[in-house]
Amino acid sequence: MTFTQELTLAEKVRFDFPILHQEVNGKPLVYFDNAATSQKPLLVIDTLRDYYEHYNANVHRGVHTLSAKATDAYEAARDKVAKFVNAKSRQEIVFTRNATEAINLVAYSWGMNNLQQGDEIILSVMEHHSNIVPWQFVAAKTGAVLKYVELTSEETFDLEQFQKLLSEKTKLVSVVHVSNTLGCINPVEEICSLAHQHDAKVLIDACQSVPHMPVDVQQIDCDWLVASGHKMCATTGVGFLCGKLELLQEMPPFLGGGEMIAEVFLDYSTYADLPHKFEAGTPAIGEAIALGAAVDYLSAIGMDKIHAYEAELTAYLFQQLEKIPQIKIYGPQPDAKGEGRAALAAFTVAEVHANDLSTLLDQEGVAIRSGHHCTQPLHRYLGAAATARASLSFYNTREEIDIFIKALKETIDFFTGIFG
Ligand code: C6P
Repeated sequence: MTFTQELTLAEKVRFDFPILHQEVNGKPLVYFDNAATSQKPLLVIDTLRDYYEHYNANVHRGVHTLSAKATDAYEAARDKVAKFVNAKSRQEIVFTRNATEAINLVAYSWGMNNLQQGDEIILSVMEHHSNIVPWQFVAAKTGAVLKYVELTSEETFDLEQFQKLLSEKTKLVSVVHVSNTLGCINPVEEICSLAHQHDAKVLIDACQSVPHMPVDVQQIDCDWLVASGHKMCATTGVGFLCGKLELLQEMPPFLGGGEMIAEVFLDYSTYADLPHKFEAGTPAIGEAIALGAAVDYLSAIGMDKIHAYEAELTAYLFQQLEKIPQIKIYGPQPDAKGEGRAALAAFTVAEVHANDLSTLLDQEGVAIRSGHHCTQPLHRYLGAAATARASLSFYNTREEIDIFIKALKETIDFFTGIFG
């Protein structure tokens, strides 16, 4: 009798990621810093190279062949992103530099022009700085007031408190879909529905959800959704805003310059149609085209499959971490199947600084992030100056979790041996 063992998703895809096949500090690399940025498959690297080798030209400007080819590929990438998040129309997708710029676009274009003294903006304490600071700018300029949703005892989004914060004063709710620190998956459909009952608009920061699970903007019914390409297997330098068409139509341009205009006179200008109204200047052309390739790559695997495999990794990661008594993990517990949270764990170890953990793990070839992960208010709320964070992706394996856990145990033993 012959047995054929089915390959895991990671075993099938790992060779698509050249960077994973190297040693760091003499040890095989274990890359567990995917929430900071993902690695890139050959399809994305080759697409970028192909653009620069064969048809690098500016878009929407020239009539020559290379420019037409670059324009077609750039606009095809927009179609791919629109389909990936199930936007109603391709005009709803605006390419930005990253999620941060997409949030700033909404803050400056919509927030500065629609909010006034006493209006309320609801955020949560788990937001990334990029979903706090722009709204602080808006509040300072308009007199709007910032309100914060806190955490439940399981360290998840407190929906009950959110409902209490909502009132006729609420004009905007801007919250993260999946926390980059707690790993909790927020009930965004419910958040949108509740906010809309109060005529408030909703922005969803989908930086940590779009790369790991199916995301459908029509199902969520958010007004805007933002994400960064570099976290979803694409390059740095490109991200996107997906906004409801009617809203984007009403919003004035954010940045002025070439590309976003219809006609320019010495004393006034008229603006281009969507989405170009919001894409001033030469965009990140090759990067946007490569984002289209990343979307092709993820779609070919299937976001359901990616999510299911990452849930298996989550279950295993948590089983192993829970065996280390000195560790405190933040955010909700996964269920037995690893569902209910993202494949990341931010944790502290009594008496050992997160930076020291990260530095010693690096000596073993294991890359994790330490610090506040751009969620300083959340860290203050949790009473942790810094956390160590292991964040996984679909190309990571159980064997890598074993290497990480072994290195982590040894590091803890080392520190408790010296200082304990
Ligand atoms: N989080 C992390 O290590 P930009 O920098 O614009 O590509 O992404 C900002 C951002 C916004 N929201 C969330 C939920 C995020 O996680 C991030 C980026 C990285 O967790 C870098 S700080």
